[in-house]
Amino acid sequence: MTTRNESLFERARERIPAGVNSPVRAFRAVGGTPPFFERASGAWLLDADGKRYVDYVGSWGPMVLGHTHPQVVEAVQAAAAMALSFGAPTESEIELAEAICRLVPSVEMVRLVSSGTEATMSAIRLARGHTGRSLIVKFEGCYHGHADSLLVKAGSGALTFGHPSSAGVPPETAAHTLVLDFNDIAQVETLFKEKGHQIACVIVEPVAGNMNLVLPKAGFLESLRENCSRHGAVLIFDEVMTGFRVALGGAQARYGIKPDLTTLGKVIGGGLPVGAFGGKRDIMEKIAPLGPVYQAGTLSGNPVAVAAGLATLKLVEEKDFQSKIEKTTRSLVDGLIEEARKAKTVFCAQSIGSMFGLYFRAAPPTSFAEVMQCDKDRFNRFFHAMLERGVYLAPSAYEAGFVSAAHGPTEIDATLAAAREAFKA
Ligand code: KE4
Repeated sequence: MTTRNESLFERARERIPAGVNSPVRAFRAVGGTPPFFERASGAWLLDADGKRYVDYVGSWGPMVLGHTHPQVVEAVQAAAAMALSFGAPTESEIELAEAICRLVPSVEMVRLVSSGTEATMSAIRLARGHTGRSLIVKFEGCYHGHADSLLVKAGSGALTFGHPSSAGVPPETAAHTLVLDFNDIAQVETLFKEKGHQIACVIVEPVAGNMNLVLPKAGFLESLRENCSRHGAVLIFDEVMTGFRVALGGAQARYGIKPDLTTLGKVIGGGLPVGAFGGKRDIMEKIAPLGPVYQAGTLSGNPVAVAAGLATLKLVEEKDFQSKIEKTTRSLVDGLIEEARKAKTVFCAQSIGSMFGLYFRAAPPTSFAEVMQCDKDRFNRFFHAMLERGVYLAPSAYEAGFVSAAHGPTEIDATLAAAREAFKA
């Protein structure tokens, strides 16, 4: 019998490439048919076949409060009733800019855009415009959205120029992107010794969440800061995912490193399209129309999206919000480790803030190479066993998971009960 999810997926594939508007949603990494969701509330999702799931994707990070939080829905409804879009300045954009600058003090000025990709693409262009240099540095396994210069993987040796990791990216573009190994301080030092004066910027996920969760090793972020300062390169922390999740002020607050520019997204839109890039005033003043670096957007600072972001940040900065969600995430991870131990399964997990990583490996990976050693097939079996039991994990062994403030003992107990069975799958 064909389920509604299956018939919807078939129909979707007729008119949308692979039936989805973003590749990971097609379930190609894990196989099977993705659920088509119809509504969500708190920590729970409801699919087209009427099945409920505890949600650990949270729209890939934005839903830190849980779904359809009444104060966010109300703010969106009120804003929408006033106007859907002006394409002109509004007071609410000032309020969101002021909130971001208050919560992330390294950000002295900020420009709102409509996605994380727009934020990182603009930050890269700004760093190049500010320094007059072309070379950019990123790290294998870190994802910064799909701008051409960031869809690049390591060349043969990690110190060589990058190669496109997508068709359609000209080799000449990729050649300006150098790709190093995340957490490899020696490579950073060597590269800057050789090419420091040519480097416009280093962009890094200060806590990597796009190759599964990989934490920075002691000294790694410090080495980026020191080398960028010494050679006049711009240090960009891509906190699209880690912002307001790893800590209220992002990974930069947790690790005490001050980047020159920060990119944000996800949580600052509360589920609606908002991204942002910001940082040192002298750099941000190079952005048009103040300066020579062009950047623009029809829906940048959209009043309805900004209303969702403002309502979300107001709740996220409430006292005990971070400590409570961190405790829930820790209880999930500890519970899963215990269930795997009882099932005698090679498994480990870790969390930071409200992000977590699950690995079918003996110890948490500290590099892209170690992530690649995780047992992907084992994860995929676990993923489907959990999905059958009403737990929606990220459909890839190479993604981080997210807990919301709406997750509580009921959700964690249901998840651990499902895991007890799923570890045997
Ligand atoms: P968007 O353009 O998707 O809003 O943001 C791109 C981006 C930039 N920087 C970081 C650190 C990110 O994690 C992302 C997007 N994250 C993925 C999750 N792995 C979005 C999910 C998807 O691509 O569908």
